[in-house]
Amino acid sequence: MEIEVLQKIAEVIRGNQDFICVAHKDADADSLGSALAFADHLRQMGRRAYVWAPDPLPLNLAYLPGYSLVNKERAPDDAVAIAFDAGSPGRFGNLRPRIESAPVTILFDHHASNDGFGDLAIVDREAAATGVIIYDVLRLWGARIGPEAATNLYAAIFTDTGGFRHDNTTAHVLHLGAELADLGADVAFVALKSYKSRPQTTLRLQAASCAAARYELDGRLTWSEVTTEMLAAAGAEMEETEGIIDVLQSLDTMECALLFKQEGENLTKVSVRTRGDVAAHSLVAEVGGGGHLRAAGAEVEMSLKELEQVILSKARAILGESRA
Ligand SMILES: [Mn+2]
Repeated sequence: MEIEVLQKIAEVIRGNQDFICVAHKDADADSLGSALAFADHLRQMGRRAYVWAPDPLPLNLAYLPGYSLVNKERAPDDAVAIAFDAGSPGRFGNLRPRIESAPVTILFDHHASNDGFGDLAIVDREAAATGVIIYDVLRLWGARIGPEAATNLYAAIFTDTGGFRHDNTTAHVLHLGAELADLGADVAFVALKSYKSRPQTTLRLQAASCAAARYELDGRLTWSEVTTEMLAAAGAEMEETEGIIDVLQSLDTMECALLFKQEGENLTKVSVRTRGDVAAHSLVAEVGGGGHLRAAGAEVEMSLKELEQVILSKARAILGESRA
């Protein structure tokens, strides 16, 4: 960790009263949990902290302590912006102008694709989650971490490691999980809310999308889509697509799993998961996406079929080469 940058961040906190803690678009538990835990610290330091997330605010994170105040409070225009868990300002959707117009922008992030935005940035590409960075920072500062902040940080780390299953699940990460449990994190509650609380519409949508999956190159490439018709048939919302990519990537032969989501006529999202030689973020770099070695994504102004063609031809080429 860059200690000098961290000292400057501490100075900014000492010298200001109002802070907006901002999660990325389609917030996940790492982004929002980190923002909530950091805001808790700021309030303990006697500062005013407002937690914001771009629209639409995911309902499945309503279990995170402090969620009920997210996006509920206005902040002064000169509030310092602290952004969590994103590699570029474009990830902040409707809140991007607010971040860019703040007198100072602080960033905490762990994305491989980080493009260096933010006036003061702590970026650790090796960290399993932004929650790991926040926990490290708070401990370094000797901050008091109560049960609610511990639950938020545990949720961040637990979900960004896929429930302690992804490659980034190191001994260090498991130790942090135990420490946060000691601090009062409700680990069973986080697991229940993360992986065992889906409505029927989500299961119907998942079944339809998985049934439509295609398998190529001896199953090394698997991909599927979520169309507006599939959403309507399942009675589901687009935010219920979370989890489908996890089923696709559970395939034994998988080296690259792709899920295309039809957001509109001319707006499509893609999620990428990889094993082996394929770098997930490299597959979406050309279309303006980003992410990590094993997980990446992009939101692109293209039709579903157009984006499928672009990404699939790239995936087929990479997988074809890596076999040779
Ligand atoms: Mn993250």
